[in-house]
Amino acid sequence: MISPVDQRTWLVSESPFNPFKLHHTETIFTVGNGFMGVRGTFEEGYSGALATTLVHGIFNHAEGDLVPDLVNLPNPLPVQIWVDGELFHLNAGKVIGFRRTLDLKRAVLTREVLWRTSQGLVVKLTFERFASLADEHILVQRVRVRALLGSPQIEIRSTVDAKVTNLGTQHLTDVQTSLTGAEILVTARTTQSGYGIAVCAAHSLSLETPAQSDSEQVCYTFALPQENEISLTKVSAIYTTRQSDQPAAAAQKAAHAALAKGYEMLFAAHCAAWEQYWHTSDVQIEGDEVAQRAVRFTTYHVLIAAPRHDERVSIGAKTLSGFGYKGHVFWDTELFMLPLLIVTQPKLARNLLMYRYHNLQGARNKARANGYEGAMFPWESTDTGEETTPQWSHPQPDGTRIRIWTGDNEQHISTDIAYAVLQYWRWTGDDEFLVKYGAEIVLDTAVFWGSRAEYNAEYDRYELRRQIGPDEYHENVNNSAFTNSMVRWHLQQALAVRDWLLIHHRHAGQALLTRLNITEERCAKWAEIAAKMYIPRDPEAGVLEQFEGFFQLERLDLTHWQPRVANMDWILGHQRAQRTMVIKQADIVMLMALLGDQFGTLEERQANWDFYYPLVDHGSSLSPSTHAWVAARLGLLEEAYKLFIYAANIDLEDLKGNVSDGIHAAACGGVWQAIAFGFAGLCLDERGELQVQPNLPSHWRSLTLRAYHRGQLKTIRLTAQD
Ligand code: IFM
Repeated sequence: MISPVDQRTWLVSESPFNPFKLHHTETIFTVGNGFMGVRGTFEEGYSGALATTLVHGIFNHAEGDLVPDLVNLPNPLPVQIWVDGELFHLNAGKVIGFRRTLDLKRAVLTREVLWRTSQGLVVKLTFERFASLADEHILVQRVRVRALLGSPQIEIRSTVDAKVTNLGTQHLTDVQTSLTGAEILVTARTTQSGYGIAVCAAHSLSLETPAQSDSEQVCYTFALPQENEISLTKVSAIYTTRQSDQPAAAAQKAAHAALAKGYEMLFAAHCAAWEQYWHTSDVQIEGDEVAQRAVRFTTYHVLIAAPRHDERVSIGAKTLSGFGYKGHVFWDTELFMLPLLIVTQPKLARNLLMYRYHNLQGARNKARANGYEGAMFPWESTDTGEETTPQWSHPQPDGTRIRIWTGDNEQHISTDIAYAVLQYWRWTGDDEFLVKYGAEIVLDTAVFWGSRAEYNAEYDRYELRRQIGPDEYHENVNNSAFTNSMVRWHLQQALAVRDWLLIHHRHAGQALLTRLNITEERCAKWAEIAAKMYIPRDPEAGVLEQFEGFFQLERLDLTHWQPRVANMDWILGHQRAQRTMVIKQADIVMLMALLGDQFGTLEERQANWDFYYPLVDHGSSLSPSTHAWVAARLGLLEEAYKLFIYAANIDLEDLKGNVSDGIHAAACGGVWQAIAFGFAGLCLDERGELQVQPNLPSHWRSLTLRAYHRGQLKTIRLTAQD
């Protein structure tokens, strides 16, 4: 039995069914296990539903499309039920009761429906599903039918739907469905990338009734006496040629082996695996059940998206829960999702960093193509590591296309990745990772910046022109204070890493420096660039200028537009927004979050907050949690809590109105950062020792979290008195 407190803080429910929120609930009820993500669509289907099954790494560039998509795989979910000849559907007969619940602790989605047929028969239908964390290739479903009134004839039909697309784009070819007994096997190939895909569904019914299969469906027909219940277990295995040369055989073998274990055993293994993850990743808040449930929800979504066994894939901005941003990977992963994993699941964090290591060649190709040296990571990345940001938007209503500049000029991502590598290293003390992989990322991206920085002889300073900082409303600006400051920091760190390598791992370090052509002259140049990097600022007020010329832009009072859901960029128009001081997301405030005390004195941080906070419209979901973190550090607890709870509810309450595209994964990771780095003040001091400086919201009685520090798991419990 689940306790009332657990019910309120571990369960996310929908009752009754709200068809107007169909796509919202599909996204938030996604189940996954770091390999696959399956949206919360109904087994029986629903008009307009976006049935989506995504697996990390399976990208395909369809003809005529601008960039690759993460491919929607054949849908393993469909199960249809006829009750005395009437097909169960939420729009047919009478739905007397409906409750759908995502149990975050056990990562299982359950739906209970009381349904009356037009003939007056009543059945209780219970649908359960989970993506096994014990065996990542396996999706388990159970469908139970109980006759409550009458003794109907029941027919169940199960299939794997191969007629799937990505919102109309066809990525699959050579699609074949074959049935053998109670097994359905669908195989396919992606049209351009050539990945082989196999989905195999195996079934077992709790009655001794033989399956009667037709060309696409496994069918069972039987009489169900009143008060009796039957259950169908459907186990689907997904394999691709990324895991096996023979994905069909692998999927068949896995599906049957799992089915043989039975639902209860599969579920027990799944729950045991989840228990281990929650043991370290769960944050406990006493005194605020709303925040408690929300942070479990956001943590769940990061955990179900994080790859466990494949270090050549990473988490897209919308996880595996929707088609938004085509599954592409952004800085969202390294600066928003990764910290939660570095501190609570370091192995998963390492995996994600390895994705960048394996894709260094793509980053080197991008640098070369742009006339630079070293490694310049793509703003949007897929399976190849090449830049995959579209250069143009889809046609607007007037037929024109808008140029998208982020792939060209949002270059800070190279430093964000280096920052993440060093954070991982500082928290874990994983020297082996740094020596073998991380240092190469930090150093070769520094080589890129060394070749990218421009010397301005007139002022004897280094500059970075045509940049896009985190605030994407202002494109192609000169001397973004965020970018220039982070690059200065990056070059200093690269020099420190070089020294560390030469002291502690001389042989391997020297070999790496030689391979990357990091000479004494190059290092001297890095030191000079760092020393002379231009960071625009108002010398009197101590406020950084977001970029050169920002202080001359028109200042708008955003309170005039309250209440508001739409972005100011949309309200003002993109061109006009560029001429104003309206900021999309934390930019200087992001810098304050990343650099902490190194940003400046408390007075300087407060002055920058006071200047920039009123200018931000939080047009990006990445923004509120970062502001919450910084506000908490500044002791602005009321504001911090308001921003935090907004960030925590972005997806649960669809506050941005676009959850249909998928989970805002960066916001999810950001919520953990706001708690851990903001309210708890968890940090490492200059010696790398763990510190806490709590600033808890006044109504929180206590906050408990766990953190790995250099391989040791620590439990940190803070109370209102701390
Ligand atoms: O990476 C973000 C960016 O900072 C703001 N626009 C959306 C991207 C993907 O989430």
